[in-house]
Amino acid sequence: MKFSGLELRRVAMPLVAPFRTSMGTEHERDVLLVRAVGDEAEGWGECVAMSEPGYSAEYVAGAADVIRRFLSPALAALSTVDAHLAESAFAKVKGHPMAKAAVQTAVLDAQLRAAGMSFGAYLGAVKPAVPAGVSVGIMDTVAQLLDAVDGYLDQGYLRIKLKIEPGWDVEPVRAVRERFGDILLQVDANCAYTLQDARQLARLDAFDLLLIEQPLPEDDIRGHAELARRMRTPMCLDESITSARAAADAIALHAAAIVNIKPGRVGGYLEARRVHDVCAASGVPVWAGGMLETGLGRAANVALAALPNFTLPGDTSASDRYYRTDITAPFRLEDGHVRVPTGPGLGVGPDPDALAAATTGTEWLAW
Ligand code: OSB
Ligand code: MG
Repeated sequence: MKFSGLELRRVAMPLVAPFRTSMGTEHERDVLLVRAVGDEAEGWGECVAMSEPGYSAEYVAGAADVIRRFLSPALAALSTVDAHLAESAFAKVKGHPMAKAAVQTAVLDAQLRAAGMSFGAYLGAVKPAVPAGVSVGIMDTVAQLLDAVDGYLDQGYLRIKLKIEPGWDVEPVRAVRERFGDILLQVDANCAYTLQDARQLARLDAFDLLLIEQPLPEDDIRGHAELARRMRTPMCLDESITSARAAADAIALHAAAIVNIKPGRVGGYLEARRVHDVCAASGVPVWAGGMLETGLGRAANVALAALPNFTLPGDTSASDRYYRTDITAPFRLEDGHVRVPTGPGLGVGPDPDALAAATTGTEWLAW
């Protein structure tokens, strides 16, 4: 398709409750949206970079800058653009997977809308709805945590993920396990530990967790392999899995028994599908991570989560877990599941009024 350019749009999305992790506390999501304007259709991509480089090196203003200076010009130089052509045009730019993913997704959405095909159909979805888990932040007290978990279980969430950090691990996990019994439970440390903490982390083995997610730094593959030998809880990687090759390496080195897939972290949905395929070929289950997306990013994640090797519930929660007013029609929890959109492209679009109300700035990048 021929495109006339990209619109960058910054959107401020207050969270329904602060989300605290070992990386800091999020009160409001500062979202960068990309709108690709083609002659047959237009499409949307959501950049999952956070305002600060706490999860990975990327941050919202940096992602906007990379798109403006390098990614948009790389596509403007092509005579025709689709998601695969965009991916190869971006290969000469090192890093910045979240910026690349946002643009590639906007192009793919336009391409699929023009073709009348949904993200789910394109990626290979095999189910109409996906099981939903919820990621629960660090709280001031265990009592507050138990209240929050109780509320989510009441709503029907099928799996609870607790954020942990040194000083907030065994005690909250024990309390949740004792209070709620045999629920699906897992933890996420966002790189907050070192191998020195192996003995403390092994105490989590007593609670039959589905997995422990990314306890050690992103580049510490050998450390995760060593830690996996020192505890029984299955090792899952998030931050470390930056590509399908990284997934293959982590699996070969026994650093990951389970993989969290986030398209933004690996440069887009094309690479995310390759991560899925590499893991499937190795018998390693995957699940869909989240980055507190709006309905636009959520739509694509839910479609991806319907692929066959996504055998664990994802962080694909309903819209109201994050936002009072989303910029799309809200994703709702139905019997613990979120429905995969079936319309062309993402299958959802921004509500013009909600989008306008949340927008803090726009910029047109003409090709
Ligand atoms: O590590 O999975 C993570 C949110 C922001 C950055 C990193 C992570 C998260 C979450 C929330 O855990 C997942 C979600 O519900 O979107
Ligand atoms: Mg994580």
